[in-house]
Amino acid sequence: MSQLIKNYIHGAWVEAHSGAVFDTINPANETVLAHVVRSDASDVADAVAAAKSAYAKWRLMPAPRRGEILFRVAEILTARKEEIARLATQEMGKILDETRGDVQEAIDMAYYMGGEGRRLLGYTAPVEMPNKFGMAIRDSVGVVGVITPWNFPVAVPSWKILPALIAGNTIVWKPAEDTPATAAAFVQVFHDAGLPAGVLNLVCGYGDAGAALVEHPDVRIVTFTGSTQTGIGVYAKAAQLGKKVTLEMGGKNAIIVMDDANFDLAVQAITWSAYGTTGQRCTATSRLIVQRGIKPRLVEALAEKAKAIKLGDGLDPETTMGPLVNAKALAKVSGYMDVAKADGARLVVGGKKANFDKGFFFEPTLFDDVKHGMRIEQEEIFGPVLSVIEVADLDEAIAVNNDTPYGLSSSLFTENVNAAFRAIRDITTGIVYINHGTTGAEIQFPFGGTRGTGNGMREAGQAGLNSFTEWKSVYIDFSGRLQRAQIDTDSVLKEQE
Ligand code: UN1
Repeated sequence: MSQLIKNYIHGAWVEAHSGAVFDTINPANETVLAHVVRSDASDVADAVAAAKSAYAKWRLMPAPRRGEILFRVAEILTARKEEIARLATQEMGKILDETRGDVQEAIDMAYYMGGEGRRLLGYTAPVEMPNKFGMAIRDSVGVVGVITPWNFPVAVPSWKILPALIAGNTIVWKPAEDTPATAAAFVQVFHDAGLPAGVLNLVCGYGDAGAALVEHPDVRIVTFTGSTQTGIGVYAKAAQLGKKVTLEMGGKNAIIVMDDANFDLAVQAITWSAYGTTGQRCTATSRLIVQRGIKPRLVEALAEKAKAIKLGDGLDPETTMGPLVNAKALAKVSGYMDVAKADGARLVVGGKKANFDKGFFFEPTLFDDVKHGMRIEQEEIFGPVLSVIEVADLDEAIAVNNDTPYGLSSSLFTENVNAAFRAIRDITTGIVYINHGTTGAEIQFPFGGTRGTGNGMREAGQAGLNSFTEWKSVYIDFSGRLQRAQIDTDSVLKEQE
């Protein structure tokens, strides 16, 4: 394919100033999917200027009208779901059913945030003085810099772009260098939905373009999803410049299985959470914390499930697991195999690059006899690698669950309601599941994590609006006289008697 993916600035598809291009590759067969313009700071500056000028009008468009545009985005996305899903599968590798789910999350978010156009709720509260009114309203902020990963190339950007837009901000988006074609297809949807020029801008490129976006003085908010290492760098830079930041970073999520669990349900959920998306979700299960009694049977059943997974091109309906995203990811996951063995973990299945001529395929991998504190039990691998840790009881399970540098998602399988509620109380991750794997968060609820996963912000749901709004508190005094509130309410009230 000789298609050139361009930047989208002020409503038009344009090339980068430098003329530089890079390739986006299909990880299942290593063919070039498209050429892509490679942006530098000058392209980012153009995009920010477009967003800044569009902001003046966009923030004043009544929010219900902004919402109508988002509803159109939802409708067009629905019509193009299959087309965009196929493109995303070819660009980042996960199977078609999963890229369909990825697009569906964006559709859900577009309807949800479109509805916010008629809410964006603030509040009123009683005030201390007579003949005075107080309210708190959400205000737009300005230009938002959006930096997103490749693993959910439509859903994750939608969690940032849609709430930022409904709140009245304008956007410059730098998608991952692995998925620019999917990003361009998503941006085309906004164009076709009638979003005014300059409100959403796309700049394709590498980390240098992302850094230019973070550093640009007219970008007031930065929202980032990606690796902890990059995210912390973004945070440090943005902090120096006094910007508002939302970070969603790594995970080291666990499923806890108690002896009394529904066995078949647990096996299915673990298989899906560990090996779905080739383990490349920030919510993926990479640790299995198992009570002693059920462990041997569970490991045996999971090994069978892992062996039955069919690797291949995600477009092939027979395929149940696609490749890793790129050669670097393959090298990283492969590198962890030696680390695991050196630390004394026991390989049960997988553990190596799959036998394909082309593509970045890695076998679904299961390690038993993993001890709490080993590197494979603490570090995010971001591949189809599951570590089994044996525990004696629920207390130990929760302690092991909570003791990692990350805090995104956890799950407990038990039929005991008391154990379930204790876990809900004592687990310290941002998302907790009972009798369900660690993936599958819905857009109505806050998404995000504690510790090294984030910076205390959340995406999606009502909480997601906090990233893109500032509170404005408004006092309206209709008494027609000086009311010296906070001098001494008693004496002021007496004066007025
Ligand atoms: C991610 O991996 O960055 O909860 C997002 C889930 C999906 C989103 C994952 N809804 O697994």
